[in-house]
Amino acid sequence: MVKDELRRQHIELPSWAFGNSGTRFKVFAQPGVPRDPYEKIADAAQVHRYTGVAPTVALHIPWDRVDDYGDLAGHARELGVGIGAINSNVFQDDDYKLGSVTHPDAAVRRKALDHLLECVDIMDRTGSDILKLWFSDGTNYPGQDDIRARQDRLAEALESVYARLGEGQRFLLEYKLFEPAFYMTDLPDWGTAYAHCVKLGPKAQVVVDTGHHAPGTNIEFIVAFLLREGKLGGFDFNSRFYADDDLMVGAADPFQLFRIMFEVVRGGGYTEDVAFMLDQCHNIEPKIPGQIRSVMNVQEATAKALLVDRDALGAAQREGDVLGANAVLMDAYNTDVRPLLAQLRQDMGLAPDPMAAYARSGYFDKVVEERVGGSQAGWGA
Ligand code: LRH
Ligand code: MN
Repeated sequence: MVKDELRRQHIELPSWAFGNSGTRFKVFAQPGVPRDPYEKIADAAQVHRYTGVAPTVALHIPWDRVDDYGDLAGHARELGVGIGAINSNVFQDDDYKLGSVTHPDAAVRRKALDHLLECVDIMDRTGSDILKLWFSDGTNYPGQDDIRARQDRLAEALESVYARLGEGQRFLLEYKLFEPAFYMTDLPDWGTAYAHCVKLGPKAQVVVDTGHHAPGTNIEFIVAFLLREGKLGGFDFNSRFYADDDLMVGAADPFQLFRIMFEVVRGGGYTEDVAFMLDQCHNIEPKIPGQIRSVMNVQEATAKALLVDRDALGAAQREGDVLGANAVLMDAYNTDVRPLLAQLRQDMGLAPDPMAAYARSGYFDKVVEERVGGSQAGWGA
């Protein structure tokens, strides 16, 4: 039953989406923004409260560094959510100008590796099973550094992290075409990430950030391929019109999100083994409603993907009925699934319209009043 499938959906929220964010031009502060990881988790719990399918929050270190991670996990539990993936950060320290784990200087590589290993220690304390690794490493000019040597350094660091992983833990390797490096990125595409993960073993998988590809890339092909290889570990969902815009998932291209979700369903990836994480920045729009809308966009794309008549599609494909096959997919995509999802929420004891329910709650006015003093959370750059 499609509704039963949708009821068990698990979308993980990024703690950093609740803090201030922006571009190099400007970071616009917003009223009521959290000041620490405890308040970020409280805001994330609001999204789960009204959608019912966002039960975990990913942390980013050091942005979410606390003295007692066990206490933070307890705080999350009290609010009905859990702590999900731990994200490393080797992209904001002055020492990492020429790279982190790929840096020419062994001492800098050691420093970066120590941070990655610290993130695994934090996983032990939060009970997280996913370490998400993104490296901003790259160069800006041809000749700046040796492409081959940097791959050797990257592989060496990944081996050390892999060896440190405990029972039930895995790391997801994130690739990105460019930015902040503008000539060569050491992990630029899915193929490079996949090759490193295959060499390492089953605890190393690839995460597909939907904003990290060259324009025109067929992302659902990458998803189908990685699923076939058992190497799709998860998604960083967002959307973009141009580059890594980190806009709300499904906002820029809902049809692409549907095509991706269809390959997930078709490839047997609609399971707990594939982490559905959001990775977004609400630079100008209110953050909690932005996350609620994003979760709803993923639910809608998933519902449409689950509604595809697979038998009819298979028959048309076998018969070479090009238009027939395309029509089967378009029929599902053009289905208005909002009534189905509203009904599902009511079945789950929730309000049919999460956005309206949150707006009625008065939570925003409450936190704007309470969160006086201290400094608002952000990317700390
Ligand atoms: C890099 C990235 C990565 C995170 C950061 C917040 O662009 O997608 O996943 O660490 O955004
Ligand atoms: Mn990402």
